[in-house]
Amino acid sequence: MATSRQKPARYTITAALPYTNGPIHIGHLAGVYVPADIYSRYLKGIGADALFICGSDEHGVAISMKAKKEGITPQEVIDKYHHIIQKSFADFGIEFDHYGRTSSPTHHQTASDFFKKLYDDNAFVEETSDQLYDSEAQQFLADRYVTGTCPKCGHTEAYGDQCESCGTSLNATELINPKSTISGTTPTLKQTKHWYLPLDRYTEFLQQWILEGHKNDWKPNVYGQCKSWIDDGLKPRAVTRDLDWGIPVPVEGGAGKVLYVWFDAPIGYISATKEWAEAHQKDWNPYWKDQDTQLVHFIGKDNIVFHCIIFPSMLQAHGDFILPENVPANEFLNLEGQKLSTSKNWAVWLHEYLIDFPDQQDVLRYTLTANAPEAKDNDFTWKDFQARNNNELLAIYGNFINRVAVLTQKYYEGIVPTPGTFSEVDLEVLAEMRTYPQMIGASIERYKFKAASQELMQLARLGNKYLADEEPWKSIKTDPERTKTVLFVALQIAAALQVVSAPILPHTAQKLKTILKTPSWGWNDITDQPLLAPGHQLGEPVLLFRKIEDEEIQAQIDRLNNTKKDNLSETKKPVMPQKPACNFDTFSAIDLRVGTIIAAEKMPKADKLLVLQVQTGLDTRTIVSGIAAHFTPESLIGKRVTVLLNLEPRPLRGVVSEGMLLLTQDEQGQLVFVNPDQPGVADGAVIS
Ligand code: B3M
Ligand code: ZN
Repeated sequence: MATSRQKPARYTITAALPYTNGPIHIGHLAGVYVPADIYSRYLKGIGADALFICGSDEHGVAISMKAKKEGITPQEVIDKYHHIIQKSFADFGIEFDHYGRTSSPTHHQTASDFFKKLYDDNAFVEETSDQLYDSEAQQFLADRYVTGTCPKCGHTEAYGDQCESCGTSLNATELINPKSTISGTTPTLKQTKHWYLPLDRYTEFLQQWILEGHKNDWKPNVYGQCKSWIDDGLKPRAVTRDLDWGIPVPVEGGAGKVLYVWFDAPIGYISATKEWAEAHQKDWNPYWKDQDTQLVHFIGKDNIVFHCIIFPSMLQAHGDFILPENVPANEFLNLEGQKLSTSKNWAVWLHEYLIDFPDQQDVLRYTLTANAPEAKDNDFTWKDFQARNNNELLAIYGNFINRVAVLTQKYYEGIVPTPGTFSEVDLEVLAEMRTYPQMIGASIERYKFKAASQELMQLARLGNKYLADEEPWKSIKTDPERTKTVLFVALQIAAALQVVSAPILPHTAQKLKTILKTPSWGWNDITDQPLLAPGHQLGEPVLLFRKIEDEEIQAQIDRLNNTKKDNLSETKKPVMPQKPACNFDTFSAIDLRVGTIIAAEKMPKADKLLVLQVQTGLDTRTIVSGIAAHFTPESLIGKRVTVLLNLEPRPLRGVVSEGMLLLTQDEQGQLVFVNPDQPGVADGAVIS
């Protein structure tokens, strides 16, 4: 395994294969594709051998369900969305080296061979057992064909293979109150045979590889999820299904069965690498087999279990392949305060964005990076998008480049002037400028894309401040030699911006190349020597950014508001009727206070419970609350809450809970605190 200490010989970078059951939205971009693309472009920019792989995930129940809904065949569904997705990625500038499809013959062969090898090596356990069956639809129910309550976190719409709320991977029979999503009926049980990957056999390997080996370099959210699954005990997972859409099970007894989509999809990364190699007369093997290759999977947080536990166990069972060096999964991006939802059309769709904002790819890239859900869920708002453009890209970056280009044209007919003697300020600014490539590179290498985007803007700020302080438009009248030096220095900053913008703002970097008429520099070109030599003729002026007007933003907000109205009229939940009257004495017996959570931790071996320490103004007391599926312990520290103080203490899993926190649900069913979160409200304040 390549360690981060030694430079790898090459990188294999993968981005999660999107299901071809719908187009791409900003959540996908922020979580996976923009960071992966930045990483890949940066590595190429420093001259590394980096291969960036992706493709369409075309099997599984998600596709069959979409086909049924649209009244077309699964093949038609995948053809339709594969092309929409591939085109929108290309138009947006996500530059994969290869974008494959899991319906391709190469992939079918590769996945089939993989399964066969594990089968031949006795890596599977074959078992006939009772599985959920829809007798009305005459079909076994797996994955998205069945929903029910998650046995771990209580989420009521967990799928047969995974709960998307807590991320746990499930066997369909573990669901509480299962319901068929085909007919809505309660499933019966019917016997069928499947092949299972006995994950329990890999516990020790996973403990060593992840829990010991990657404690310090994997993101805490990724490491934490892995640890909790491994600690909870891993169970065998079925890797075949009784379905008709997928890769046929290639062994005896497999007739009528297909590979589980999450068995074949990650192998898609390998198949796509093979296809790339074939198209470019390269050898694919080193990218998946050499120990000095660094494999990095970019994924969303709901895919962690598959990329960190199941796929690595498959790779380990197979024996020929390297393991991922890192899996920098992001949290989720919300939209205007609400969870993104394909079915509720609560999204900003990439192909629509590209129509509404043509040639504005980098504005979205920048907004999504500056506001990336790296450590916690984050919110995309159109107002923030407008502000990022108007106040940062346009007012800082664009303004700086524009001033440098216009002044150089005006004073020197676009020719880089010969500097005179550098002042102390000039030398300081040049020295500071030279620290940026290294700083931005280090952030990107540590998957801190948000920080990298801010450092990039900081370099533009440096240029702007320098011009504002040195005022070359004044010195041109009093000391024209000074103006030459100042513009020479400013031009070097513009050139440095071109280099370091390439990963995050590739379209802008390209335009900057036209403005400065420069070659495609890489990171290593920034040295002590100036990038732009005196006498170099600049190119054509090009507009880098334009102002985004209030009306454009309002149109987007209106569209979302209409979506919201449509959804509400379709799905308006009945409001709870009023309870029977209670007299005043009964109410006054209740002691409600304002408090502050000062400590929070998970209750061991209880997935729903958090043990909280709450400062109530009277004391600090322990309250056990069943909110673990909705809040991480860290997010609660410092939170102001309403406490029911005089609820009789009661033991929960051996911990005495001395009160209760008041919560309600938002429109999405997410728990939220009833919280008088206002300055000046003291702990202990009575709620009456
Ligand atoms: N298609 C899930 C998703 O789009 C799945 C990723 C596969 S990566 C191998 O979220
Ligand atoms: Zn769950």
